[in-house]
Amino acid sequence: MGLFKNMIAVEPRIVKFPYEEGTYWRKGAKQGPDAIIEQIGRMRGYSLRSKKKCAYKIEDLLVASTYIPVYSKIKALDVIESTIRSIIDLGAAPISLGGDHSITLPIIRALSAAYGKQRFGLIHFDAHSDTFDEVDGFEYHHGAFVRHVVNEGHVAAKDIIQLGIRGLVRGDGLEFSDSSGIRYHSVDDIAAKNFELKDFILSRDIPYYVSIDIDAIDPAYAPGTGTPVPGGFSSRDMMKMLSQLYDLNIIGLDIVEVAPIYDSANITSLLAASILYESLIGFNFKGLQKG
Ligand SMILES: [Mn+2]
Repeated sequence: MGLFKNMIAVEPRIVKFPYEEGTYWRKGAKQGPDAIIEQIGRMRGYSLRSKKKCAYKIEDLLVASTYIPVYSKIKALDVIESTIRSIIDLGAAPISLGGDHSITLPIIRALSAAYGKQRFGLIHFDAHSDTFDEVDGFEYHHGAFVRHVVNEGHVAAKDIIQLGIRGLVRGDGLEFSDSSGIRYHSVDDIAAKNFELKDFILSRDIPYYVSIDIDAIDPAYAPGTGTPVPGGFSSRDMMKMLSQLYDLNIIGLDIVEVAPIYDSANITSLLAASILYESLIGFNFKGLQKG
């Protein structure tokens, strides 16, 4: 339990990253954060699942947005990293609303700088493994953050758990996962265990960062996303899995790839907002003492 030595219970802070320059197919994730916050504004604060009231007012948790450069993708990642570092330095746990999935690499870089390398695990919900090699000579795109998290040494491959991986994929990504030892589980594997995660999350001795790509959920429930893949989790499966993370120590969370322009009746942003709200009530957020 030495890993928890300097960690204390902290409040979360929510930051919006309306950034979509990491995508190479359909744009639209830029409008995700505002759509999620708009939906959460209509929600009631008591969770039937947790049997608890939300301890916070959303507006009190929102931190001011920083301008993210669009003409330099490397600078954009640096701005995201320093924004997260400032939230950690405030003594809070960062909750980031994307934006595309390229934002997660700088978030994890900031956490790794604060906590030390390989001190926490990653629980990653996604249709895609996000371990893919460069596209057009650019390697920090939205389908590559896990590859960099491993290659830069921030999280040990054995401490990464991927849930929901499926469909037709580029072979190079899974070669990377297999050779590095990342554990990835298909929707079918998890359905066979009735969405009980105890066989998938092996170590409870480390804190976790949680990254939720909304495309982990089936396009029938979450059509508002850039790269939908049929055969995903239902929203009920997602809520069931989420609630099994409540007894872990969580150092941060992101919800990414909500693209409202493809949405129908706001069901995707409503689902993302529900995930966010239930997490605010249920998660055990941990952080570092201020200063
Ligand atoms: Mn992703």
